[in-house]
Amino acid sequence: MTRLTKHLLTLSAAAGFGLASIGTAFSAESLEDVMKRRGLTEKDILAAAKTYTPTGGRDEFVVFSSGGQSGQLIVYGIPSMRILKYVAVFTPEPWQGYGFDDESKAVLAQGKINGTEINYGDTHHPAISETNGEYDGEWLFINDKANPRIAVVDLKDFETKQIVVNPIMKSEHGGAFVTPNTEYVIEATQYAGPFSNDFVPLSKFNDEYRGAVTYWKFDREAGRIDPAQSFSVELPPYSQDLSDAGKLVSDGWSFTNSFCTERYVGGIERGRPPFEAGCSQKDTDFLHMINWKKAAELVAAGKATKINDHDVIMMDTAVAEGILFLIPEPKSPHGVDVSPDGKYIIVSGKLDTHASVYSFEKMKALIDAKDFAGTDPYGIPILDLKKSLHTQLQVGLGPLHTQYDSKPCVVYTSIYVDSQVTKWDYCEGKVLDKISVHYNIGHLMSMEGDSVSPKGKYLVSLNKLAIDRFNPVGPLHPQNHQLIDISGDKMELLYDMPLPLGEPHYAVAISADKLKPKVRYKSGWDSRTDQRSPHRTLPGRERTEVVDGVTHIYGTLIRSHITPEIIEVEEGSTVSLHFTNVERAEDETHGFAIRGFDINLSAEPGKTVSATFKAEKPGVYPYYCTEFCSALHLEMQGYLLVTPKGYTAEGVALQEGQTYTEEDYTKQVETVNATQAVIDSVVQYITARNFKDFPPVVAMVEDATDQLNFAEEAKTKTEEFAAAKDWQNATLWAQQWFQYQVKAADIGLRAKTYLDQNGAKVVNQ
Ligand code: K7E
Ligand code: CUA
Repeated sequence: MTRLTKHLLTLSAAAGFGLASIGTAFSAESLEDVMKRRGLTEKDILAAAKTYTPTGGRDEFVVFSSGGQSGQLIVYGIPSMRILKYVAVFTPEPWQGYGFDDESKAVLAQGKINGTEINYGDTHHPAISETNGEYDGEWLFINDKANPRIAVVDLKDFETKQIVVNPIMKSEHGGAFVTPNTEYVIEATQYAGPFSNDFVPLSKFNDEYRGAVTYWKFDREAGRIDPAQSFSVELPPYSQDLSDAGKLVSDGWSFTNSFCTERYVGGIERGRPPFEAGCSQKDTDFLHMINWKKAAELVAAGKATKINDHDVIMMDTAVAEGILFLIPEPKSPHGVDVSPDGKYIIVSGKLDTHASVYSFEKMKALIDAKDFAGTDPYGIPILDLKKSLHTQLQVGLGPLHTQYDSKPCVVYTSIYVDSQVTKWDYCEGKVLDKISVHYNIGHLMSMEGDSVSPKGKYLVSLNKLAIDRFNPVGPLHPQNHQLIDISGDKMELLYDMPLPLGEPHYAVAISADKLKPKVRYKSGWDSRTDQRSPHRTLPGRERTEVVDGVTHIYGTLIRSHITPEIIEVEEGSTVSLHFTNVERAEDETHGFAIRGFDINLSAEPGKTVSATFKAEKPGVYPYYCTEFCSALHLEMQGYLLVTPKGYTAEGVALQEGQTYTEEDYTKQVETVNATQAVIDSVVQYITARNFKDFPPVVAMVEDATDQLNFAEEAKTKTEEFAAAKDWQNATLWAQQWFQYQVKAADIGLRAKTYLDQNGAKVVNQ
């Protein structure tokens, strides 16, 4: 009996009779002892109880945080603050094979700028798709501030599907923000530039440098942005900043602020005061108010100008058609946040202590009455600040962003300089509470806080500095996301989470039950185009085809072998590998790594992935599966042999290190029979219970059945070779038969444990 079989037998015994004896080894220490030993207060214990999530437990909310200059997305749960995933967006990421397989390289290639590959992004603001102003959990958009781009992430598989490059901007910041039915994804310029890709001297800044807001049309059916249906509105070179879409009463409008209406162009090295001086001279900048619904109609009516093959509504058209207005906003504003009912817009000035609450109703009335305080140098009408305001309130030094609570009129504003969050009432205009955070908070985020119905409960403070909060790890510190309980009158700090992946600017949190990601792809799926891959392969149909001088290898991956295991090509060949993971089991991903070609693939169940490369140098290149997918994972291996030009094989037979006899064969068959007994008992155990009431167990049973079918095939081959007295092949196939049994038994025992732990009932004996 092999060691593995013994192990299986012990396991099955433990699963059957031994469960009661384990798990009772509770620590002899009492809660009080632990509190004393670790110096914890009662408040700490309460915070722990509010966040601790026992094994197998799930979170109530799922957060999508920007990964800043990592160009990725960070996914974590609330209240546990456990990181669930990094989603590769603008940056190659080998674990997901992103940027290492042909399919995802094609997505990254959409993001080239002037033909140059851009292999990172500065992600700032994620936005979840909305239906009637509610997060619907289907899509996610995120911007790249450095290389004006927007990416589309599918929340069915948490993969990036599309990258679009802004056709006119040279820098951006105020994206991604969606309109209430995800008609458009909003992106606004940051640093002004010429719309053309040509050189334009800074002396022409006022006349030829421009800002803009782009409205990217989202085609929900296709699940992609449609650049041909997208358009922009030209804006003055005011260094536009964040944006937000109106909702309900203000639906159809969008709001974008700005921080350098001084139109300063810098030049510290030329003896001029730096940007920071030139851009903060005036007491107010401008909030831009754009009627995007009307703008879309103007585009449809042919009133846009084509720039770089993209529809742009020029400022004079926007002014003449009454879709663009400015309202002063105090001083160096940053955040602009529309209230859940769409009636108010809250703006904070970084160099001011106030938050300003604008009334959409008042602004709209001024526009309707054509009651303007003047026009800017570009002829855009300006609304009077005082007449547009609902109220202003002192909230602290350096207010940045505001988030809405589920309780009416209650908001939270991040106070950068004071390192605080201020809770206040924007209807009455009064401060309700303050809490210190660590340190220098940027954005903050409440649960579904950008939707028409925020869920309250928790707030996350996205701090810019961690300083002394964690064990030191060198001069570059992790970021600190702090979880705050906002369910009561007083805010309570619950948890510090270090985030070691770039500076996350903003995050969005959605109720976990709105997310319905899949566990596997349809068989042979190209996950990046969301279609069946032309390169998919079924088990048994693995093959090599040479087309137009390219050697295509159509292979499969399944526990625990890669087919083919030997690939032989001549030096100088172009090779295109196509692997389909033919598993149906949950969480049975296989990887593919090979020496020396910068190739690393990830094939989740059902997925087909490809890698094309030139085999330049003769040599031996081992490849293997990178995911520990089964007990025989290390054996999931193979060789790419690149033969020298004109090489002919010396002999046909492959060498084997071991010869097997009839005795070896008989021993192997004994092992197989013993294992079958284990399998039979597990099968009996499961089928005697109501396992069909447990979908995960049904999936496991399906998977085990697959493995047993493979075992059956191997058995047939074993017996054929045994009948022919070919003990070499008979023994090896008997071993393969056993391998499939082991996989089936492994799954069976997992299913049995699941049934035991989830209160399955005996239904037939
Ligand atoms: Cu850093 Cu929204 Cu880009 Cu504020 S942003 S902090
Ligand atoms: Cu597949 Cu390891």
